[in-house]
Amino acid sequence: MSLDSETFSLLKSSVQRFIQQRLVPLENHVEEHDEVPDDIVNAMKEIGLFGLSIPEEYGGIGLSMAQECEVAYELGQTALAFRSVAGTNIGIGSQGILMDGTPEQKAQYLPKIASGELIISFALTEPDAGSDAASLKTRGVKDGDDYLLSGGKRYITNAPRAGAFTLMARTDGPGAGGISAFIVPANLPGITLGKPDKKMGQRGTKTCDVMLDNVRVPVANIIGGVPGKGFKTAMKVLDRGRLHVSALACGMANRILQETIAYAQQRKQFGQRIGDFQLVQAMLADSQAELFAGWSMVQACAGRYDAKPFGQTDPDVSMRASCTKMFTTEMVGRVADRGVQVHGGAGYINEYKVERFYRDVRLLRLYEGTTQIQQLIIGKNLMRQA
Ligand code: COS
Repeated sequence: MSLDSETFSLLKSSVQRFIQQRLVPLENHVEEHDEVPDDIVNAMKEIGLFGLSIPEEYGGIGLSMAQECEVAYELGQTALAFRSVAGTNIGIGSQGILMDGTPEQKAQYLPKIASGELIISFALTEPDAGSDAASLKTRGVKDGDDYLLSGGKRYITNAPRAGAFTLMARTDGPGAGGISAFIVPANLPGITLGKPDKKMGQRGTKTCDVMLDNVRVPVANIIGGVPGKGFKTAMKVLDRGRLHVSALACGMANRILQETIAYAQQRKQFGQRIGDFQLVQAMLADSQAELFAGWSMVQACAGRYDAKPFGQTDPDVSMRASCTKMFTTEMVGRVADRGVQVHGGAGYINEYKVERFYRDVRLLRLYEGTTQIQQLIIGKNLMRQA
């Protein structure tokens, strides 16, 4: 699946224009009000951002992974809260249905997800199951043609906006093999949402807990119709999500570097621009080189991702997605840190963008698998291959 190169370059230019003309000027507003305005969400729907990764037959744009990464890089040029509005529809919310769903599930849900009419969240994490996702406790008990779901999900991105969840629950014994993935409409009786989480950064993104108390979900809502496959679906979704996050990290690194260069050009000390001092140039150079390395990894890995059959797992690609996620998200942390350093005292003041981007990028090393989980995946694969 991919968009022809001419149409793709038109799409990319219109996304770039939208970001520069509409989103960048609103960054302060989003930071102050902790909310992405409705007219922006609607404009994002019109451009097709919610359906980037969904095939044209379901009303999406049908980008390849490499193309999706290029758009994610562009979305990294502005406050990450904007991307987050469409992020779960593009990635972790929708991809399980696309990869493993039945034809009926795809036909029923994907067009609404692609248009943004339905916001879909990914509900895997629980209070006691984060990195150890296979230990999740939310239970699904069979009752006739339904399952009764009970449990709690934590830090669920877009839950306050969601019309449905791709939700992992235990329908059988312990471990990964006992987990099923369900499509759960958010308006079912027994679902309640916690208070919106107050976070370190990324103001304007919405996360909260989701509680389930005997929520009656038809058997037909198990993704793919077969129980016990949910953990693998979640892992496949995360492989893809990790590449998307990597591209986003590179985009944000570029934005921070540009902010930093602009500051180094206009700030004068000791009678000259600080950017003319070699110690400052060294920091800029390290950031540029690391960004180049990270973006090269994203492109190489996305190319391999596109080369394998869609929805199938290639452990080598999974491992490289983890390498890429680990490197790029750590890299943007270092770029942000140097950005603050070059800004000096101004870098600690909220008025300057680097202060908030520094906080915003901290999340990238945590969600969709911490750096340490990526290390485990890489290490395990290396030992298995040997
Ligand atoms: N694609 C497809 N299948 C995969 C897979 C992948 N990328 N990774 C693992 N699997 C399969 C394994 O092949 C195994 O199947 P079999 O039992 O048939 O052999 C099964 O899933 C269990 O795998 P494994 O034994 O490796 O699972 P572990 O419990 O050891 O944990 C980690 C695996 C740690 C990698 C997983 O729990 C993880 O990614 N944790 C982080 C979760 C995360 O990112 N959370 C963020 C929340 S979403 S924002």
